[in-house]
Order: sequence, then structure tokens, then C-alpha cells
Amino acid sequence: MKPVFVLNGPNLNMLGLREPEIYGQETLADVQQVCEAAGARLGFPIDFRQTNIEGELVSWIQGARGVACGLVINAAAYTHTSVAIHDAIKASGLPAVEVHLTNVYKREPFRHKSFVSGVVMGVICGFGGYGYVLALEALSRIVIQTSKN
Ligand code: DHK
Repeated sequence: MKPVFVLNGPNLNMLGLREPEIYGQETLADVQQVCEAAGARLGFPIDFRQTNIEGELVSWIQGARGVACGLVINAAAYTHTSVAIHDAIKASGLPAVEVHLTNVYKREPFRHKSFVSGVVMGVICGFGGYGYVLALEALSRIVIQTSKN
């Protein structure tokens, strides 16, 4: 089985330290662990990455084409700004799920706009690291369905 790329954007390396009243106590290593456990259960390897650099995220999405079976992406702040990430997801031709730890719709209005939402299968937000597990479950259904067709 091809891996699922789980891609994380800027400042997510600071989870656990960063505004814990908003983002919680979970670290990115904790999130990686739950993703790997979910991947093992669902039957696909997880390639889990984080970067603070927009272009690196774009290159990783490009590199997923033909290599990964799908993408789970938390582009963090780039969600609200990046046409480049929007274009890269579209060009990848891969099923993708957008994830946010927090419910961005309960937060500042600038977080209500996403350049990612229009090019993914669906969006999960507000459930902390568990949202990544939900995204992987949704993705596995899509991948299984597509492989049957
Ligand atoms: C993470 C960020 O860093 C913010 O810039 C987004 C997202 C929300 C999250 O909830 O995971 O606005």
C-alpha cells in the first residue's frame, strides 16, 4: 500500500508550548503517534512531516504524486493565504483531507477563509489531534472505494 502523506505547516512544531489554551497540551509528536497507530490499523504507512516553509510544503505535495495514495494536510496559517498550496493540491490529483486542530470558524474572521477547502474531499476542524485520525479514516474509505472502481 502506498503511504498517506500527513503534512503540517508553520508553527505546528510548537504544539504543546504554543497557546495551550487554544491548541491544547498535545505535542506534534503525540499527533504523529496517533496518526501512525491509525495508519497501522487502517493498513497504510504514514509519512508525517512538518515545515515552516511554504515552498517546502508545495514541493512535498508535488512529490506525493504517484508516490502517496492520499494527503492529510494542516497547512496552518498558509491555509488562509496560499494560492500555491491550493494549486499544488489540485495538480497532485490525489484525494486530500484538510485538518485543523481548532474550530477555525469560532476564531478570528481571517481564519474563516481557506484556499485549501476548495481542492480537498472534505474538512475536519475542532477536534484536536483526533481530527487527524478522522481524516485518515475518511481517506481510507475514499482510497478503498477508488481502488474498487
Ligand atoms: C493552525 C494554525 O497555526 C492557524 O494558523 C490556523 C490551525 C488554524 C489549526 O487549528 O490547526 O488558523
